[in-house]
Amino acid sequence: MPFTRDAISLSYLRNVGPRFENVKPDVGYHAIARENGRNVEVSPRIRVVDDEVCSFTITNKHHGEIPFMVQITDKALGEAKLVAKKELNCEKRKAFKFDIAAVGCDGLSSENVTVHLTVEDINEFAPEFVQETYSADVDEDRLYDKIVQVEADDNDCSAKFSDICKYEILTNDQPFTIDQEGECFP
Ligand SMILES: [Ca+2]
Ligand SMILES: [Ca+2]
Repeated sequence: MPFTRDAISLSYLRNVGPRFENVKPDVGYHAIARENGRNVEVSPRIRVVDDEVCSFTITNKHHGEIPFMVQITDKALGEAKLVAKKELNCEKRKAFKFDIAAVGCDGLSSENVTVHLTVEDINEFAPEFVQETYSADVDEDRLYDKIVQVEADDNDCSAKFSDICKYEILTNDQPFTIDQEGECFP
């Protein structure tokens, strides 16, 4: 069947360009980078098939700098990794969204695939009281529901490392208690 043979040889001759393997275009890549570091874990792994890859492009549809690049780790296998160009700071920016494309050595480009990247928090900050001092006057011989409300906050970027769990009174032998919301009462 000459028609079939022609169709096969045509597809071999016509280079289709590079393509990202195992990634759904509507889902894209999911990436996690730890703050204060440069390593990025990408899922699924970045692999380019159908063409020899020579470089990658990163495009950003939104405002702001994208401090990442894609590095080829194994050219023969088409494998690459995403790395941060500088240390990330979750307190400054928690998430990035950008597109990557593979550029074949013949100059053809793949389709763009979106990377959704989250910066993972590290617990660097201790809680701090919002005010340096809190004061209240109380009358003697009277019970109070609440004497003073204290409040602390924490500069870490995630709830896990910035939520205030509880408050404690450090001084022994005094008639006050403090609850988990920071309300102080006798
Ligand atoms: Ca913290
Ligand atoms: Ca942090």
